[in-house]
Amino acid sequence: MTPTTRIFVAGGDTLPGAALLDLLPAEEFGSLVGVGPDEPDLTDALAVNSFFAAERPEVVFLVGGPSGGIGLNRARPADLMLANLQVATNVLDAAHRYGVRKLLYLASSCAYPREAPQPLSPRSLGTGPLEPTSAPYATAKLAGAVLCDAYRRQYGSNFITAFPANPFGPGDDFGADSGHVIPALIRRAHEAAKHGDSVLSVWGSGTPRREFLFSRDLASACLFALENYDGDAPLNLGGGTVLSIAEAARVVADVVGFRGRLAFDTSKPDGAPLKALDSSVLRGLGWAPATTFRDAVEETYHWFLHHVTEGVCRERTTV
Ligand code: GFB
Repeated sequence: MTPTTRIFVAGGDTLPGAALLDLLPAEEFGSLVGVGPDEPDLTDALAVNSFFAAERPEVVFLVGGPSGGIGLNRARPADLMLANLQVATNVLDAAHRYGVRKLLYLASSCAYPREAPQPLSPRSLGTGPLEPTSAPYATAKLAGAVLCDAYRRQYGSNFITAFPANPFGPGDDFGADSGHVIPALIRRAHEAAKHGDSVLSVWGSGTPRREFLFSRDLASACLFALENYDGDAPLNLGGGTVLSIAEAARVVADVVGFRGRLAFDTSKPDGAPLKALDSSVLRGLGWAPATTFRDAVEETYHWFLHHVTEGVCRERTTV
């Protein structure tokens, strides 16, 4: 890529998309098309096609499609699956028709089989049942990855697929029911501290383990992968921090200043027992995250304080 390369971030209104739209100009890649109101509705095939016909992007980061935490996945499985299937098929088809030179498709770690050997290697994709709480969404993301591979095989399209660790960061969905664990806990811990509560409720048993990745690091990994990886096999974007939910909740409580105790609400689902990625290929290419988990939580909390508590932040794209 050069500073004049026409780049489309399909999904600029998502967490990774917003981080990419911050990173790319900072890295001298300022020839962005389809930013903000210029981005077509990715679930509308006609709109996507006319956009590609008019703007002719050379490089595409396909990070779009609504997503959410375990709560949203249980509440809106059909909406999440349908929208993500539409986004993947519309953008991949248009990227092929209009001769996009390189495309990175961002899938999701929930597309790995629930019982796959850990850390999760792309070899285990499609080898077993998915975690039920997110299976419809995960199936859509897996279908997108398989479709990328199909275009590679049939047309030689340089479409690569990446599987990220659980991302969080500024601009995240802090919705108590729709958000992922870190932003949801930041909101709840903040309110508990503000009200002087002695107990902070954490969903589930607190024992599941997740690998977390700061959204700015995820954007950096996406750019690095696009510029340095052309392989057939999907690429894991991890190298983040693997923590139990109880450990993560304690860091959030400490950063927010909540001094009470954690209470684990086992009426809420735990989801997969462990999701940690084997990112040795990415590491071997020379990429590593720049932000510690605690620093990432601090920066995300400050963003929350300045954008949510002051009521200026609109809820993130949900279905
Ligand atoms: O972030 P989360 O929804 O993602 O939940 P998953 C992670 C863990 O945090 C689960 C616990 O064990 C939850 O029970 N948890 C504790 C909470 N408190 C909370 C809370 O207030 N909100 C939430 N959301 N969780 C998602 C998939 O699964 O991972 C998505 O459902 C996507 O489709 C995403 O793949 C990356 O890792 O469990």
